[in-house]
Amino acid sequence: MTDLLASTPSLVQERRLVTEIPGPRSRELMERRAATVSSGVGTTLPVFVERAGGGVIRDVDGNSLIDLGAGIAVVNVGNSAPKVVRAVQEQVATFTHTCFMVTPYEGYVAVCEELARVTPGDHEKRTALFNSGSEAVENAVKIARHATGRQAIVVFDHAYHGRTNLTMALTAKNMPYKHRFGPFASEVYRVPMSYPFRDAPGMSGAEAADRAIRQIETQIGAANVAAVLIEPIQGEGGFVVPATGFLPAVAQWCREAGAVFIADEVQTGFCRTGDWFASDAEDVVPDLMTLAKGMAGGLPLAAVTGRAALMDAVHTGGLGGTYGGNPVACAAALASIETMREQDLAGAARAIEDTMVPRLHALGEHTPAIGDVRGRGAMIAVEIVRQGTTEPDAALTAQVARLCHAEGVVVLTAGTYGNVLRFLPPLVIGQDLLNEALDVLEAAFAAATTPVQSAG
Ligand code: PLZ
Repeated sequence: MTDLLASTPSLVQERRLVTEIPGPRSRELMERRAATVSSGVGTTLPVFVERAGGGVIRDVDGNSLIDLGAGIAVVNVGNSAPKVVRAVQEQVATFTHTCFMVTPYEGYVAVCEELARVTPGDHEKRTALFNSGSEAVENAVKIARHATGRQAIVVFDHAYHGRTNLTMALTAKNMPYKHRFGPFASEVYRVPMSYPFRDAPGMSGAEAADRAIRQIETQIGAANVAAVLIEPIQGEGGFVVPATGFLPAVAQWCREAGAVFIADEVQTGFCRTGDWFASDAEDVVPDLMTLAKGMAGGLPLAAVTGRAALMDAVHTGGLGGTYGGNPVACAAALASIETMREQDLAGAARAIEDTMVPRLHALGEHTPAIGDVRGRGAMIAVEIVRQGTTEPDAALTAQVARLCHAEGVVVLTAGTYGNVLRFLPPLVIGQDLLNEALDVLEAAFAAATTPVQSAG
């Protein structure tokens, strides 16, 4: 932590509001934004950033906000982490781009070596680098289809895999991701996810897997399935953690069916869930993994890592892109991964869970609108419902988020029904800040709901 603060000496780790949110300078910039940026690009919180690091974001009006978003699970090592800054500065002064497909450089290879080390399984692996999570998912599908000679791709209810044409088809939710953007790619099939809060009470992971597998076998046919693509914990879909046993059973079915099991760990990866990857929790070894976000400390970099036999099945020249594995992004990734190792950020994520989950359960006990508290590591959420039901309450969710924003805490929403508040702090956030953010959240729930008298 001291090391981290060294690079940002003036960025005090505190929540401090000196204007209303958004302040006058942010409002001015929002006006400029509206006059020039497409309104198709949304804004969660209309404050413009001046600087960020550790667990805070300082805005252009001098407000300091607690960051429970990490740029959507990207700055796991914190903004401008010292090692990342140094590595990027060094690389950017050396060369910025040659295109790896034209004249290669060591950083790309070193990232692929690191990914082979940190991802599950000790089989022979290969990696290809790309720019975004969507692009990684697109390429994982290309590889799986090419290697198997099959076409069908199985995805799940509530899944999120991106916004490009193929990944829109893979993503479940219409608004805002797909609405009027079709036609979508074919040979994509959706099956039920294990969603313990909404499944029949007591449904086991194995039963939920059977439900999905029956549908695959009857509606697609095992022999037609190129790949089953799944987020081990769903991100945009609402931090849905499948019941224990679900992922291993689906992976096992893939092995028997000759289908490729692809884990989309774009959001769950790189210590976020308290392990290197969410697949680790149940010792699931994916055939292919899609990686991005947390990998490079905020620089755009993505990867497909997987079994050598699959990754090398593609003809030379079949995978690539101008910027994929950009040298500056690779330098940032190597520094980020080193930081995760040195600072045991997986342990930090588990400590975040240990702080957040008991407090959220306690809050849930006297807040009937909190239907479920779930997640793992530093990927924690509450699902908000109408009292005594499982009926989603998106309006209350939005209201609680707004109240948190007004008090200087960055929280995000998620879920097919827009009724999940999710927390994704940088893994380097201090415990004091985290507890203060939870105080603000509690006050926001108290202001937005009428707590019932406790029975005792
Ligand atoms: N797969 C599991 O979470 C990105 C999207 C935010 P890109 N999630 C945040 C938004 O509204 O666009 C994501 C993900 C999973 C793939 C992706 C796509 O990654 O880097 O945004 O393309």
